[in-house]
Amino acid sequence: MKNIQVTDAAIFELLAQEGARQTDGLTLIPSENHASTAVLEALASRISDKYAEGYPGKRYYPGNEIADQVETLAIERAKALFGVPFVNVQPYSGSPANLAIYSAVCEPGETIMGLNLLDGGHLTHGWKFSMTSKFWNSVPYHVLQDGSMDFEEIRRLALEHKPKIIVCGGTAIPRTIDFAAFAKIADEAGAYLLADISHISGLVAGGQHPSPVEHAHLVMATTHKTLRGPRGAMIMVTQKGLDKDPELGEKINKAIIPGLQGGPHLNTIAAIGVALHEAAQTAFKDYAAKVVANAKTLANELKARGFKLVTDGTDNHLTLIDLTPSGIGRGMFMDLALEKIGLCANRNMVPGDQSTPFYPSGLRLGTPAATTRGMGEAEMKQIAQWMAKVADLIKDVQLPGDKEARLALIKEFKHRIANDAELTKLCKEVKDVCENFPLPK
Ligand code: DSN
Repeated sequence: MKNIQVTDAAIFELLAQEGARQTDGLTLIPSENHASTAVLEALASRISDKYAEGYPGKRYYPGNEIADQVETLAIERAKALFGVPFVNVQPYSGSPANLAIYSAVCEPGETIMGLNLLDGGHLTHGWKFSMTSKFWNSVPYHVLQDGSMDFEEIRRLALEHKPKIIVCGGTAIPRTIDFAAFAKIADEAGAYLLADISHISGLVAGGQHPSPVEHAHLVMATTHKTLRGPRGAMIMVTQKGLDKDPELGEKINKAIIPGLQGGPHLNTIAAIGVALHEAAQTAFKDYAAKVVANAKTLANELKARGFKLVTDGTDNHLTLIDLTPSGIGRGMFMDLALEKIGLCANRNMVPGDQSTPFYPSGLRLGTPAATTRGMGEAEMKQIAQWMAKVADLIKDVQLPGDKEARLALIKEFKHRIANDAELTKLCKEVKDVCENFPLPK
């Protein structure tokens, strides 16, 4: 960053601080990771300056001979890694990718079915405040109280509402997704099945989660979570998708441009290519296995310290703690107190949550970033220990129902944790451990 340092001291300073924040603390947000320096180099390369509306061999701008090769390489690598016949690597991120998919296969007003946001789905799976529920008729499905998919409800809703597309996958699902069960229902209802594997794409690529490719017509993956690439997304059409509609790939391409996007971000596409190359190596398979092993260790260690987990554990990279045994709406307090010691895990709703999304009763955490830094069993135990100490320190805090009282308490809580000697001590411990596990070079 030697150039920014000279030309823009303010941004340089902030970027340096963010680097230090990531280095000195620990990212436990399950959707975050640390990309390799090779990925970051591709992002910061000169191809970032180039316009390339269109697709390889058919662009609206000159000067794209090299861009064509970069995009083609990324596409071919994705096809080989996931075993699909068609890929579009241009979506700016997961949300526009899902919008593109719906607009490719659904007329406005037709029905989409996805997991309710508060049950672990995503905004773009038809949440009531998302455009996906304004352009299309959204029929959400839910999980059971124990956190498992309610396949009876999914089948009943699918046969009743005949959705054009059913989305499986989400943002807070700690267990293996039964793609075959979703496919059976989608096929019976005559719907497209979209597997949104944004969270688990690296686990699928690394052989740690079953692939949806045999079951779904469409697969959407963001590239920056367990796949450890740049922020971006890919839309894949499977052979099953092409059998249902041979023009599905073409429809996806048109939905991206001219439908929703303009020029692709070629630097991101180059970085996706780099990440896909990395994900095809044996070392990445080892990484994916360690992500899951670490998540299981962490889950067991948390349970051993009295934490209640949604579904009682995990099969993948994430764990969802249900904090309701000590009071509803306490996710924010845990999230804020953990941040004070350098552990970033995010507040999250839990099944049947009696609180609201801003003050949810759960905490979501995952191991992709810690595993990238080389952490293992000993560190997972240590993290669980730190979390138990923090939970104990703030066990007296309860979220008031009254809005004024709530705001006053939050203010007081933030002041309290800013000056707490025990949290300061824990923060030093976290920093000392993190020093031994540098970010990727
Ligand atoms: N925001 C992402 C997550 O944290 O899961 C989903 O888009």
